Amino acid sequence: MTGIWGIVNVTPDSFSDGGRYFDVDRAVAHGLRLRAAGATVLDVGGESTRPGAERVGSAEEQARVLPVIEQLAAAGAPVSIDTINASTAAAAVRAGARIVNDVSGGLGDPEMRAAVAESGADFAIGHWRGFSADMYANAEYRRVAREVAGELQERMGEAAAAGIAPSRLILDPGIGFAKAGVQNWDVLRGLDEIVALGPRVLIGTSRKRFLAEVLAQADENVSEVRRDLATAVTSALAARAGVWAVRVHDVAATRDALAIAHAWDGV
Ligand code: PMM
Repeated sequence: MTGIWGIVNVTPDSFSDGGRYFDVDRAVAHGLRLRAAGATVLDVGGESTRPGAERVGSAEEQARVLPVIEQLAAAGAPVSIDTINASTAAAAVRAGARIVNDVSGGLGDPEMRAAVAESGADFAIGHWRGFSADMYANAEYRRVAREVAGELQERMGEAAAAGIAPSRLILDPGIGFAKAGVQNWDVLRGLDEIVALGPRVLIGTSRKRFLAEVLAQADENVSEVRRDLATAVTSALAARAGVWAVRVHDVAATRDALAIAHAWDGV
């Protein structure tokens, strides 16, 4: 069965107004709802990685995520920490996270690989070519899926050299990261090249712009509901392409879509 990572963003724009404790309570309640809806992992993040997003300091990031991780882990939920910062990754694992989800694949912080190796956590490594502010300047490819697979293989080698066993790795081709529009479809069409690398594969299409670009052809205003439906479809197709897990906001919709895909396949 394909796993479902439920997204728990603890950022001011995702949980607006109210003080920090209010934010923590809401984030924990949201995570527990996602778990009840079928999430197999709760992916907690305190810094937006969206294109053009401002960086926040790691102290602020940790103040946002650590209390949420502690409570979700204490409730028995498998938790991952979505961060580019080694110090946040290490603190999150001490607070109960079992997976470090680094969209930069270890490139964003020179201390990350050593921190993960020492923590004993699993390591989800994304395909990445630079920080949010300038990521589209790096979106030059000849064969997208092949180049993404090649660069993920380099990240695997670096992780191995740091003492992280391949069995602890999860690969993510980084949909929307240094990839514009159709390049994301090229990656999805070539998912088998990523799956063939060996480790578990994670994919995150949820609500991303490349989906809205398709749906917007007749109508510029693409609602969250429509993006969630599109996400459920891409998640089901990704499941059939052999991914291990999908990372989504709307867990219930994707759970249903995966159930149908699995029924189709008789699993
Ligand atoms: N995308 C975002 C954040 N974290 N982590 C992984 N592993 N894969 C992704 O595609 C990914 C990620 C950006 O999306 P969000 O702002 O909606 O969380």
